[in-house]
Amino acid sequence: MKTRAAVAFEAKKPLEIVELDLEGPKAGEVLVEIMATGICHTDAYTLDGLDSEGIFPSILGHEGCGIVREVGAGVTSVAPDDHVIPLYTPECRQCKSCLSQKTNLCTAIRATQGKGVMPDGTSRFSYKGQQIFHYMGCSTFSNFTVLPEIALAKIRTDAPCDTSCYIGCGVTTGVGAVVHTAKVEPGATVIVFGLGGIGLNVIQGAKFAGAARIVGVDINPDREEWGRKFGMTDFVNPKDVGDIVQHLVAMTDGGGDYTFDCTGNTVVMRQALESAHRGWGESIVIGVAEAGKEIATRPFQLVTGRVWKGTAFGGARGRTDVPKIVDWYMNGLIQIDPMITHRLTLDEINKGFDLMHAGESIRSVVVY
Ligand code: NAD
Ligand code: AHE
Ligand code: ZN
Repeated sequence: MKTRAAVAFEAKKPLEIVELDLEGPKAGEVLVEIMATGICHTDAYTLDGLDSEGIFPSILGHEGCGIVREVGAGVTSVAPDDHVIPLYTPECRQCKSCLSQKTNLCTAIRATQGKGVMPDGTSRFSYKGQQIFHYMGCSTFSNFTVLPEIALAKIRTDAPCDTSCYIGCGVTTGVGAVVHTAKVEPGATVIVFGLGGIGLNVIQGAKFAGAARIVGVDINPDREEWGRKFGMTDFVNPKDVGDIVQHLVAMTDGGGDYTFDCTGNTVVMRQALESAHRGWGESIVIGVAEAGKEIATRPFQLVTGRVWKGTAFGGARGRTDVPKIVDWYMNGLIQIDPMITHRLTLDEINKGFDLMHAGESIRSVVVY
């Protein structure tokens, strides 16, 4: 069949909207009509050539919501007309990682996913006979896409796709980092670095978890108003203070019980670790750093009890947890609608990247 898609032909070039050929689903695969997709900073990072796994030409996008249109042989957990959210972190429930119950990082198809192909080693997309690669196993910047069954969370049909798509990455990552990874407890002090599409979800997750103090840190002063909308109690612009770590430690009586990096900047990751409380503070790395970057701190920071950890997809097991997060949204426990600042057509998708780089959007969503 044919599908319209925004193709990343080369790094650092705008996406091109073209009509592609899409092969139907093979055994264990599902054809999904994507109804809407968010644009996450990770898409920009890959497009900008900063992803060590970046492959071109490819169809980016990993924050979608859609409807099943066809299933391949042997597919049992979803059927045509089901509403689904694609999962860049699948959940096979059979691999060592899934069975361990210690991680959400299912390993069933990670190797082929990172190479831009389906589990059988081939791509379903082509353009003028040339293979086009998948991205993060999702490729939601295509109106139709094919995914393995284990990479689909079936969700309730009354959840609107043009908002629920954000649960495909940003919402689950931010809220999940708080509830699954950090396990923030009521009364805790939380410090969030970077108040964009992920950081604001950490803030609302921290409020949901009952944190008493939620400090937001961002170099964009416009983000103060945004943070306060979702439960931030204090805001610090690093440009307005001297040493940001000393400032945060002083204002929180020793540092945060939990700190989160939502910037992808390795200097900020160190600041986040060092502004965690001596003896017990945990710092969670969410941001994705560009290829070649490394993190550093004095080992003394860890010797004196701080814990450095990271999280992917908020520690969520997609097929199990994503439908629950959709329920939280539909039941008003978490907000999504106010964070969707821009709705675009597929033809306008490059504007979504421009808005993100200019700090003018929280989330842009492409509605097909
Ligand atoms: P975004 O562009 O919407 O937000 C980033 C925010 O960080 C902006 O508000 C920006 O002003 C702020 N910022 C930049 N430099 C800063 C600094 N030095 N100090 C303080 N604030 C600073 O991006 P996003 O969509 O929220 O994504 C944030 C990061 O999370 C990216 O690196 C993205 O790749 C990553 N991410 C990781 C996961 C995961 O599973 N681990 C999932 C989604 C996104
Ligand atoms: N490909 C990069 C790593 C990118 C990365 O860390 N991705 C996150 C999700 S970001 C979503 O916006 C993730 O899930 N990581 C776990 C995994 O298995 O990819 C690189 O450095 O090579
Ligand atoms: Zn993302």
